[in-house]
Amino acid sequence: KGRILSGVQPTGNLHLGNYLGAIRNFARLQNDYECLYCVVDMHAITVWQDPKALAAQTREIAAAFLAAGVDGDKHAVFNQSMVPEHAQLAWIFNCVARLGWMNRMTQFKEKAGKDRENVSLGLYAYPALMAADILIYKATHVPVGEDQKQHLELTRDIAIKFNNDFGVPDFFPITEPLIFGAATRVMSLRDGTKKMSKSDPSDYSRINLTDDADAIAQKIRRAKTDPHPMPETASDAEKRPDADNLLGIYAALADMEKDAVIFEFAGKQFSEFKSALTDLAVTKLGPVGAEMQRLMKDPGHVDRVLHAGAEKARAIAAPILADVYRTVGFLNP
Ligand code: AQP
Repeated sequence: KGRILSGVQPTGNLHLGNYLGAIRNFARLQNDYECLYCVVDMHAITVWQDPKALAAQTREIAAAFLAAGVDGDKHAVFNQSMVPEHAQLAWIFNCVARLGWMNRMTQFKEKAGKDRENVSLGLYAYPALMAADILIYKATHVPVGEDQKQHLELTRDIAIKFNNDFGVPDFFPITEPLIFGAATRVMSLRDGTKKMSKSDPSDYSRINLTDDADAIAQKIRRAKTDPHPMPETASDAEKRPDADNLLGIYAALADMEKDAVIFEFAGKQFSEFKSALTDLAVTKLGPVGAEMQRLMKDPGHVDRVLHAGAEKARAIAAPILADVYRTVGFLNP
C-alpha cells in the first residue's frame, strides 16, 4: 500500500477549488492508501496571519477534511506545527536545495509580486518545507491541483540530490503526483483566466465551502459569461474561458466527463445552465458545508482528532528523522 501526504493552508475562505482540486479526493483515496492529511499552519505564516484567526482557521480546515468524509480514526488528520519533524527536516532540505531551483518557482514570483525586498524568507523557502512535509513520511503519492506540480517536482529533485549526496540510493522515494479529472484547476467566477483563490479580494470570485444555498445561487447567477449561447463543442468551449470553467465545475460536481456536459447544454442559454449548476452545487456542497458548520461548533472534538493524528504522524516521522540525522552525520552521543 502506498502512503499519501497532502495539506491545505489555514488561510481562510476555503473554496470550491480547494474542495474539487484537493479535499474531495482525500476521502476517495483512503481505502487504497495510508493517508496523512495535514493543516499546514507553518506554511500559512509565510504571509502574515492574525494569531486568533489562524487557530480558528486551522480548526475550520480540519473540519472540512472530516466533513468531506476523511476518517480521522483510520488516518492521520493533524496540524503541521504539532509534528516538529517537518521543520527539522526542512532545515536540512534548505541546505540541499539550490538557490537556482528556488528562483524558478512560479508561485513565489506570483505571490511576491514586485515588492520582493519585503516578503518573508519563509515564502521563498516554502517549497523546501513542502518537500519536508512529504518526505518526512517517505510518502509515495501526493494528490495535488495542477498549481502544485512544480513544487512536487522540486520535492523529487531534493529527494534525488539527498540520496546522491549522501550515497543512500533509495533513502527517499521519488514521490508521484495524483491529479484528478475535470476540475484540477478551478478558475475565478469573475475571470476565467485566473485561478479561484482564497486571497482574491472579491468574494464573488469563489464559492466558499461554508456558503449557504442563497450565497451559492447568487454567486453562480453573477458568474461572468459571454453574450453567446452555451458552447457546442469542446474546442468552442476552450476559446471561452468563463464558460469552460463553469462547464468544468459542473462536470466535476456531477462526476461526468466535460464533453458530456457540453453535449447536454450545447446551444442553450446560460441562464438555464446556471440554474442547473446551482441545483447541482447546492446538492453536492450543502451537506459538506452543513457538516463543517456542525463540527466547528464542537472544537473539542476537532482538537481531539488533531491530537491523535499528530501522535500517529510522529510515530512515522520520528524514526525517519533519526535516520536522516545519522545519515547527515549529526552526533547524538
Ligand atoms: N483553483 C484551484 N483549483 C483546483 N485546486 C486548487 N487548489 C487551490 N486552488 C485551487 C488546491 O487546494 C489545495 C490547497 O491549497 P493551499 O491551501 O496550499 O492554497 P493555494 O494552493 O495557495 O491556493 P489558494 O487556496 O487559492 O490560496 P491562495 O489564495 O493563498 O493562493 C492544493 O492541493 C491546491 O492545489
